[in-house]
Amino acid sequence: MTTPSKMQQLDVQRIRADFPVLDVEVRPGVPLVYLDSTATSQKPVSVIEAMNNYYRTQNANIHRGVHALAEKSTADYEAVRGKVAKFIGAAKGKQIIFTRNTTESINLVAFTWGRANLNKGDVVVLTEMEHHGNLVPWQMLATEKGIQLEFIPVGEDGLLDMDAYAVLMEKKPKLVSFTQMSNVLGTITPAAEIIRMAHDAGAVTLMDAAQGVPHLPTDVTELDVDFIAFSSHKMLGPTGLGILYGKEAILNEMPPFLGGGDMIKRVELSGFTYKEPPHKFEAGTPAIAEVIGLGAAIDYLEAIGMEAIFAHDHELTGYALERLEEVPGVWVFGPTIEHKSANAAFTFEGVHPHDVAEILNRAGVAVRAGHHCAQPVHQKFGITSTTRASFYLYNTKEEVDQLIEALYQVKEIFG
Ligand code: C6P
Repeated sequence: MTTPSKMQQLDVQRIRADFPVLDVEVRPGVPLVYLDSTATSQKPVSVIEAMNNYYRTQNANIHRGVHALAEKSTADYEAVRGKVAKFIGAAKGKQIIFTRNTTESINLVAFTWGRANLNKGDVVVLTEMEHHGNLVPWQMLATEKGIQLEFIPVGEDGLLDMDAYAVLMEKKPKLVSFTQMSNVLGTITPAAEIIRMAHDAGAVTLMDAAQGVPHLPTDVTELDVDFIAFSSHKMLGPTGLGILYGKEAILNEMPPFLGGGDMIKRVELSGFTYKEPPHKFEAGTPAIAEVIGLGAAIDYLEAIGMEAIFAHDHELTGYALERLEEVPGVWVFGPTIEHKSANAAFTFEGVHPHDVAEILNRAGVAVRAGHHCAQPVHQKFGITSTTRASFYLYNTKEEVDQLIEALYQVKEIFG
């Protein structure tokens, strides 16, 4: 990773002007301090306008009509595939499959590649810090097929135990599926090393990039990863749209996921044949306006640069960690700043995380409280929930200061 101090500073005030929701007052006189981008990011005007413009001027179904609007919509939709590919360093647009979200992308792999390639007794390696989206699909498959799930342990330091991982590789797993960045601990996992070791052991790799792609420069070709899954809504794009990247040879071999219109070549009453990837995985009318919106989101991120965005998020997270340490009773989970970015999940001694979030809300500070769809990692640390503040390119140190001020109010109220 590039050292943050070497990075060019973002013009955050200029960026903030592009995000209308940041001007909202949650109550009269109480401006919004949005520290919940790990749940979903805010959208710049260019994304909102791209979708608005699509509906106002060109709305049509794709891959079907021959009329002008249908052709333009088809071309624009397909062009975004290429844009996504370039953004993540993939060789070809056809390696990009549009789904509903990260969760559906991982389910797609589990129930196509997984069903076709995993058999009773086969080992699948996950980590103890996975989001339920990269855990439950494999648990479902374990029930169905009798595969064996193994987990790379998370240490007290919030890092993966790579020695234990090396030992797990002796079991010759068929798949290693891991998060690029934890949504609770903020841990940036050593993705390149995990993938290299998995390949040495003969395993296929899947990276849950739901938090990684929005915050870290990500190059699938350099990583040599087999699949990655991520969500448009966490990277300034609209909800309802996920992305699955896969290596071409693997996608070609995989059976289709959902059946229906647009994924078929030919249908007779006695059966069907299906198209090549990516279309074989995209049954039914897709999220066309959302794909157009994602294209605008990628343009926005690229104009700023992912290195600069990473540097900003990282610096802000480091500042937040320092300031949170000052607050008596606050305990932040996860590794030191060298290995983490974009979020800080914490407990407040004697106060339930939901109560903390509620008091913060009164001050206009939007954070998430709960298990963040990652119960096992909370269990690992002997807790059931945390309050989580998360940061993105439009957040400022002043907003972190407002969070800290509001935490002192929590202290005052709860004693
Ligand atoms: N985490 C959070 O508040 P979906 O919901 O499918 O777009 O993304 C699922 C997902 C998968 N992996 C990781 C690492 C994630 O962080 C998420 C989504 C949000 O932490 C919503 S639960």
